[in-house]
Amino acid sequence: MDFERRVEGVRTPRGPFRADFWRSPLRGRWLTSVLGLALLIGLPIVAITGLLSNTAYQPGLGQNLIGTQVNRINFVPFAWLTRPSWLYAFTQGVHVSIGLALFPIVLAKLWSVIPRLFEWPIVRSPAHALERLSLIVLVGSAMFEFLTGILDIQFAAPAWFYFPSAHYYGALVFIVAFVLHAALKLPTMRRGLRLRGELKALDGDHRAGATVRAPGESLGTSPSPVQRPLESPNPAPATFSRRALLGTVGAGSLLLLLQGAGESLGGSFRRLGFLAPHVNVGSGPNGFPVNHTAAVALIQPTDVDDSWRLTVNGERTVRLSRRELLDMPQHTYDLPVACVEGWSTTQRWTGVRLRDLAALAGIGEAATVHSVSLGRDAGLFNQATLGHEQVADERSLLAVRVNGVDLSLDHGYPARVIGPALPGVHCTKWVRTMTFTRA
Ligand SMILES: Nc1nc2c(c(=O)[nH]1)N[C@H]1C(S)=C(S)[C@@H](COP(=O)(O)O)O[C@H]1N2
Ligand SMILES: [Mo]
Repeated sequence: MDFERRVEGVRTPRGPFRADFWRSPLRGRWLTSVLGLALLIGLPIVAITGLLSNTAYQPGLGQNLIGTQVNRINFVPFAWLTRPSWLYAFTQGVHVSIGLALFPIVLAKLWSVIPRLFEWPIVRSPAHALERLSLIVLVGSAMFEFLTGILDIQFAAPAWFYFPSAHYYGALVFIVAFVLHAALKLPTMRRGLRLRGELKALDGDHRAGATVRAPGESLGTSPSPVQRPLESPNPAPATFSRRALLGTVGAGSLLLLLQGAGESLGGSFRRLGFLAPHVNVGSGPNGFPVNHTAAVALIQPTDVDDSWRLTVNGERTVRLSRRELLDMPQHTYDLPVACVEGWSTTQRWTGVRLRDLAALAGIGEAATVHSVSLGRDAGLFNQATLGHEQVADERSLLAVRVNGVDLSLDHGYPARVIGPALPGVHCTKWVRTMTFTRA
């Protein structure tokens, strides 16, 4: 039974370092392979939509910038699109919903391989050390990505948490480790999936691991003869079948998927979003969710009274009252606010085209815009830059009204940015200054 002692002749300490400490009869190559397959399909979707979100975040959020100023490893394959207008709501809804849904599967997968964490001796050879190190990087970066993602959703990206960069760099480490691990383990997983009889109820057959074999496989041909087997050498009686285990993990995962889908579809589906931490403030036409209220942004009543002026900088500087904004040509579009946290809400916005404001400031051609808010909070969200494709789109507005009424204070009164397929965080509220620069 003492696998390690036989291999190395080293005395194995008591406790988890002994193979027979791990007694669940459910562990085995088939279970690990099935969970691994689910992750092999799901994690690339999460990784790709995450990289797309980083692309959509360009050209950066003022101080919240990932890219030119902060680092050089910034993978931005193309300028983010403005069509369809629900593009970011969709990609980010997929990212967050599937990401959350995979969390129970990741935990189950880690549980299924935990005896290997306690292999003895801890390190057998330089190659073995390298393999274990790569697993630490893989598991560590995966946990870091899940936890930073969940914290960001829970606390609506608080200022103490430099989320975009942390989550982005963590993702780069994770993607490299994941690709290596998947490539190395693919043959093992395929062999594991071919094992027969592992979905049995385990009624009295405690030695499932010892008896189940792939067709044509003999017990002696383990792919890596020094690796501890996943099957317990000394299994306890089963209290739970593998079917029930997979059913529980699957049901938890499905529940999280539905809650995420409800969040990102919005409307009456939002009721499915039982984990929704953001507040639904106001009622009537302004009754839809916000991430950060005017109170959180420390907006004072005197900031937004009749003395408010929008400063538009460009070739020349123009100062506009809210009345003067309302006297400019108004345009109305249905556009989603789509937050990085995966929730979104589509409303009917009315306001002035950004390109009309650019022209007013004397910049007729392609222009980028940097908007700054009246907000006095720590500043991660009170400014953002839009690219020239985004400014040029006719649906990109400085909105003054929503659903036929004035914006409420929590939705950004006197004026806020809104545009097609923009991440929510680029839609600066309580705008004070807009600076247009020739692109
Ligand atoms: N000034 C300012 N603008 C802001 C924010 C903020 O905190 N301050 N939050 C941003 C974020 S993260 C999102 S998702 C959207 C939310 O828009 P809503 O509050 O209208 O739902 O506003 C964005 N604009
Ligand atoms: Mo957001």
